Amino acid sequence: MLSFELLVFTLFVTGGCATPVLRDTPKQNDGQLAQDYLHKFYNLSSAPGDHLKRSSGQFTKKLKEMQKFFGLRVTGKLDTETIQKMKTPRCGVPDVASYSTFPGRLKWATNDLTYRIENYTPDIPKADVDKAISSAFEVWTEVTPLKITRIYSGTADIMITFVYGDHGDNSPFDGPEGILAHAFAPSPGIGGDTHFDEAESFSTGSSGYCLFLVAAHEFGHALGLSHSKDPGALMYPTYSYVNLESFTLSSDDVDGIQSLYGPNPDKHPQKPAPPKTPSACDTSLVLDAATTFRGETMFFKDRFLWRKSPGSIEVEQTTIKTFWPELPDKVDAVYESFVWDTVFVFKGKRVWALQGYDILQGYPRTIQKFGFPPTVKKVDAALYIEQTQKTLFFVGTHYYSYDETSKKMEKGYPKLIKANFPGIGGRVNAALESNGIMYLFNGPRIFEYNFQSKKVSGVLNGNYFLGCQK
Ligand code: TQI
Ligand code: ZN
Ligand code: ZN
Repeated sequence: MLSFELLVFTLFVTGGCATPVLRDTPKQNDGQLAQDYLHKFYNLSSAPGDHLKRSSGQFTKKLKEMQKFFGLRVTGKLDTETIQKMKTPRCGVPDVASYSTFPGRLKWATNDLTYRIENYTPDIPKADVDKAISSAFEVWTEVTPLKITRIYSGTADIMITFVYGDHGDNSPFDGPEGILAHAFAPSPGIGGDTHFDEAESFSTGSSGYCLFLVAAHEFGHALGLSHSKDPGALMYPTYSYVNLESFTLSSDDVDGIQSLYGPNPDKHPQKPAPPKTPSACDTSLVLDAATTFRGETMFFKDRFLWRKSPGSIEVEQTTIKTFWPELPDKVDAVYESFVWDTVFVFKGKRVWALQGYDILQGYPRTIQKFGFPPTVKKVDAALYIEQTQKTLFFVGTHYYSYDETSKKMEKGYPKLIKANFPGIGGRVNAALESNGIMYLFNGPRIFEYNFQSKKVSGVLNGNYFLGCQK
């Protein structure tokens, strides 16, 4: 019998150990080391601003998981034994975002597979379960030569059940949240079988866990994919809801499954190419927006954001929906008002107000509430100037100044960007103020200005802040 713990373990001890992932940098304290470590290997995530308090329940939970894995005493505390283990060079998952397969590249020996739904969850109508399951298989069969047929009796390659707690495969479920489902890697017998934790509330939409998404992820495992490091991938081990009309595999998932089975010989030439996750190393990257966020800095692009904590050189890439499922993708502008401890997100004529994970009541509102004339259909960029408590809004070739304290647009605006920010050549697609320096993003370039003199003090590549290691 093949258990996940076993798979995960072998995953780490096999496969080249050329470069240790964590170095023992004296500058980094043990708490930060542990946080980075758990983040990297145990998917520890934290809310914006969480770097301020490291004692969250999540942290302890992940720490215990790590201690269990290494056979240490499970204390949930950063004892010397644990720190020592974290400092030991080990095989890491590669720094570059990408898929992985199971040790030995386990895969099915035939392209003709069967599945059987043995029982149903009462959470959603039977027909919707059938649909979710068949659509979840289609995600994979569309891009491979695999044919996966449903059978109604006897033993299928992929047996599907909804079960509670201990269900006889040595991997008991844990009740609501935590583990949602699991699937066994390709092999005869239990291989491919997929179990859903009935303690979860599954749905066909955005409430609870979307059965289609969970199933599509599990079937990735059942077909031979392990987890991906690409935050845009279905096989990335963090749940984030995407609406089903816009769901697609990312190109990393497609590369992964095709590395095992090859492409679909009946091509779909009309299909758009699977989306690639934007890379921090792309020097021609054009960002949508940038902001500070309770001491962190965030950069937005499409459905992704990069997040940089103070004191950490690492920049984390994740999806916008991971933090704020209700926010749209491809935002226009974002800024943080220190006056209101609120981050405002703009898209088209709408604006959302965020405090940490929360979207404030009454939002989204229309941007006219900020005093824009009705002719303004969208804001290109926004930046809050700490020293003056004013916010600059860039709209086309002009910019506005908004007083955060009185919540009023200032008189005498809009002004021409070109006239007051020499060098930038017109438009601004993202903007940020940090430590008294204004950064105006113009296409793949960042112009650095002194906020008072408004003189250019430097020009940087658009990906300058994103921590590209290459
Ligand atoms: N279940 C885990 C998963 O399928 C089981 C697991 C843990 C696992 N480590 C593994 C499987 C290593 C293979 C290899 O990932 S889960 C998500 C996601 C889960 C998680 O319940 O945590 C989904 C199930 F991606 F959202 F986090 C489905 Cl979609
Ligand atoms: Zn099981
Ligand atoms: Zn998984």
